[in-house]
Amino acid sequence: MPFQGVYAECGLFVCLEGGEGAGKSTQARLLARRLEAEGHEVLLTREPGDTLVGARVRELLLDPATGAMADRTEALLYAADKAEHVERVVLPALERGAVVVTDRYVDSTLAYQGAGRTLDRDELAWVARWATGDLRPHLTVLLDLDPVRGMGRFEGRDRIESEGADFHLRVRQEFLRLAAADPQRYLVVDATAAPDAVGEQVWSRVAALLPERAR
Ligand code: T5A
Repeated sequence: MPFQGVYAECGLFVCLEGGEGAGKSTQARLLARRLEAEGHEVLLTREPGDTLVGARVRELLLDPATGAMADRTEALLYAADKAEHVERVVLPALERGAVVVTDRYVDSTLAYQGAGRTLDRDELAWVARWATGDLRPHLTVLLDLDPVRGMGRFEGRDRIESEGADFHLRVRQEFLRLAAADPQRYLVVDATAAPDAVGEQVWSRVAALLPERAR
């Protein structure tokens, strides 16, 4: 059964996506701060791990000590985190009319478990859409960066970051493909720019959506 995509009727749902070290957390914080300064209620959240269940799932998924797991197990664990996240965190905030800013969402699964692990794209999309009730962001900001450069921005590698260069290149290409397929719902930003310059681009797109959507 194909999903149609559900967009929250109140609140504003913004998602930051991109490869490792692209600056998602930095931009999510900058955006939240600016929204709050403008008087909006903001919920800053992330995947995986922003619920009690999700925190335990995150540890399983990212701890190098977990070692190898079947690709489908990995995809289902990420889907479980999403189900919990949407039902307990994202939807209640949107229903209050808040701006929800999430660091990663469904596109991460399509990029990492789909293009990265090479699981079937349609099957995986079905699982992720089912887990989230097909709730879609009003806007996804893709911070695009060469993975070699992104990895150079931090030290230490978790279970996913330890994958090879080809894996991370496929992830980048898939993010770009998803964005190109729906330009009205995406903003692609060159993440080599300085954080404040990236933040300005993000803000101008988000600000345009605010009057009609969030309180
Ligand atoms: N995953 C996740 C899946 O496989 N499937 C899924 O469905 C989901 C949801 C999560 C992992 O799980 C995978 C993807 C990931 O591998 P995580 O620990 O939550 O991992 O971390 P990431 O989301 O990968 O975040 P990172 O910590 O790698 O990076 P960010 O958030 O993109 O970058 P940020 O902001 O922390 O910045 C990193 C460093 O770069 C600097 C910052 O100061 C910081 O030092 N920086 C910049 N430097 C120069 N120029 C800029 N513009 C900069 N912006 C930030």
